[in-house]
Parts: sequence; C-alpha cells; structure tokens
Amino acid sequence: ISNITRPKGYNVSFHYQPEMEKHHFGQTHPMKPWRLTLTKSLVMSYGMNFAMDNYTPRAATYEELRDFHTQDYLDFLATVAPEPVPRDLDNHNPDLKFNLGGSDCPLFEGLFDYCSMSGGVSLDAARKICNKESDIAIAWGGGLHHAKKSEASGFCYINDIVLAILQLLRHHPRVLYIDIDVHHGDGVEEAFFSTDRVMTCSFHKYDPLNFFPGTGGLDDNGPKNEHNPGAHHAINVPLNDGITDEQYAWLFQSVIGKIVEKFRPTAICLQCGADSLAGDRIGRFNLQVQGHGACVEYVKGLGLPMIIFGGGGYTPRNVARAWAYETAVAIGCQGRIDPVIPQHTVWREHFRQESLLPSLEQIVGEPRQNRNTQKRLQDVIQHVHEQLRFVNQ
Ligand code: TV1
Ligand code: CA
Ligand code: ZN
Repeated sequence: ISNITRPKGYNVSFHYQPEMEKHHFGQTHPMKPWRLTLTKSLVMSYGMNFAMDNYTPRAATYEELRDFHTQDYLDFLATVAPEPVPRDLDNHNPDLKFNLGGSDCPLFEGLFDYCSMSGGVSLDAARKICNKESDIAIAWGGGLHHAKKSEASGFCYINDIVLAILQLLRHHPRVLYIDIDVHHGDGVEEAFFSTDRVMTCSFHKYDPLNFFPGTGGLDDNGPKNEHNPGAHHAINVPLNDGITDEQYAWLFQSVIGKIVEKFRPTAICLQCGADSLAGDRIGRFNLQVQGHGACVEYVKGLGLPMIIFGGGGYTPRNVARAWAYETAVAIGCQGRIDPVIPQHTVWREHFRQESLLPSLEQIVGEPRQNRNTQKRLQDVIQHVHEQLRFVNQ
C-alpha cells in the first residue's frame, strides 16, 4: 500500500456506485455485476484508492437519460414489471417490447435503478473531464455500448457511453471513441453516424452469421452519402479468433496512431470490455492482462483527457485482474504493484483453489488457436489508413 503514490502533474478519478453490485440478471446469465465488487476490492487492497479522487455518483436523472433515449422507451423501462415474461413453446416472447424481457436483456428487480446508476457513473466521469478536475476518469460500471436510443440490446439497456460523449461535446470540439471489447460497439457507432465531431473505432471478433452483433465489417465506415459529414468517421477492425498480445498491440498502435494524427481529438473515451481476454466465457481472443492493458498505456501516452469505461467481461476473476491492472496504468504505478494478489477476503473466499499464489497478471483459461494471419492484419491496417485519407481536421 505504501508504495502507491498520487501521480504528479495529473489527476485520476474513480467513479464507483456500490449499489450496482447488488443487481442480478439471473442465475445463468453471463453478465455478473458482482465482477465490479471484485475489481473494486482488488483496487483497494493495493491501496490504489489513495492515489485517486474517489466519487460515488448519483444516478442519472430521467432528463439526463433523455439526452439520448426516447421517452416511450424510458417510460416502459421505468415501469416494466420485473416478473419473468411468459414464453411460447419455442421460447419466443410475443410481447417483447423494445427488445426487453428476452434472455439477453431480461427484466429483473431494480432494472431501472441499475441502468440509471450506470448512466450516472459515466456522466459523473464526463463532468470531471469537462471541468478539468480530472485528466483520467475511470467508470468501470459503464461501457454498455450496444444500447440504442429506443431499444435494449446485448445485455445493455442504457447507453452510458453515448450520454458521456454528448456531455464531452459541450466542451470538446472532437471526441475519439475507442472500443476494445470483443464485440462491435454498434450502439455508439450508430449514435454518431452523422457527425464529424465524433470518430468511433471498434476492434472486435467479426463473423456476421455466428458472432453478436454481426456488424462492424471493414467497409462499414458510416453512411457514405455526400451530405453526411459523419461519413468515414466510423472505423472498424474486424478480427478472427485467437488474436495475441503482440498482433493486437501492433494493430492498435498503427490504427489509433493514424486516427489521432488525422482526426486530432481533444478528448478520448476508451471502452475496456474485458471479454477480449483469453479464457472469457463468451469471448474468442487470446489477450493477456499485459496486452489488454497495453492499449490503456498507449492511449494514456497520447496525453489527452480521457474516460475509461468497463463493458463486457464474463470470467469475473479475469475482469477484476485486467481492470485493477488498468487502474494502476492510469495512476502510473503498474510497475510497482506486487504481482502476488494481496490475500484480501473477497478473493480468498471465492477462489480458494487459486489463493495460494494468486497472480494479478496470470489469467485463467486455455489459449485458443490463432486464426489471424499477418497478411490479413496488414490489409486491415491498409484499409483503415485509406479511409483516413478522407479525414482532415
Ligand atoms: C441467459 C443465460 C442469457 C445464459 C446469453 C452470449 C445468455 C448468452 C446466456 C449470450 C449466453 C450473447 C446473442 C442470440 C442474438 C443473441 C456488455 C440471435 C453463453 C457489452 C452481448 C452478447 C455482449 C449478446 C455485451 C449475445 C457486451 N452471447 N448465455 N448472448 N440471438 N447474444 O448472440 O458487448 O459484452 O452465452
Ligand atoms: Ca469492440
Ligand atoms: Zn462484449
């Protein structure tokens, strides 16, 4: 604890709402808000909280959610009963409204509170960036990139990222959104399809038929009509199973480096979905804590104000490892934290088998076969660089 000190010359803030932890999507649902508990407790056991400004944000108000979402959707979300919705024999629910109540986006006790708290942490982070009280603001409870303005999708109901970016746009001329979740950041991309003030860039597993949400191909760069200023401002990096740290870092740096050079953002939003780690219950990549964290390190090195969001991540131990490591990267103490996880109670209670020599950086799970050829990755980079020829700020 004693060797973690406040970073000099810049401020890191940690936006955390403990009430989010208590919500449950259902016994077998992969999304476990409890992974936030695990992350927070790791961060605290290393003493990182002493190096940051810590905030417990209020929930977002209905009016704040209205900045992006429609009234009819919010009204339904706020009043819908938490009881399981009846299904027909094929497990279809004929009464599905706004895509709510299916298996991906179930109705559960306190759903609206959970959604408005997730919106609240990300909005709080955005406010601290806008008023320059923070240089890096961390919102692990946010990052729910699939939500549409009047539709839930892929475990996401309220798009806290869109709300935060809208807030940033009040003070920042250009915002870059980067998404390293294994899924395509479709909701954020779509929300800013028609503006040249936001560029979105998602790295993801792409298989239109077999992997959610099926969008985000290399050629999907925003509607390309002459009158759309947002054309060429959506960058997609579609990938195959098993990508490694080395390949990912190389791709990430050459794509983001070029984007920053051409687009010249004044603030960056980084969604750090941890389902791109090896051993994830849903993900397909082979990233280690180091490789995932290297993206955060690279973006921090650009020296722009930034918000770090959570997102996916379905092997809770690994999610907590990555997000605790990335909190350390934000503070700048990653070289000084003990790789042996402190024996704090939550970790010991739940992972007894790993508690003899629990390592922060060694994640659990078997590696996958790498299906990404160097040739294909080179083609992807070339295509992205060609897209960016159209962009000149
Ligand atoms: C209940 C119980 C729901 C077990 C959902 C995996 C489950 C999944 C479950 C699941 C699961 C998805 C689809 C299929 C579209 C559906 C937070 C045609 C073991 C940001 C969202 C993925 C990812 C949705 C969210 C996806 C995020 N995968 N078990 N559901 N239908 N939905 O494929 O990007 O990480 O898998
Ligand atoms: Ca992504
Ligand atoms: Zn995901």
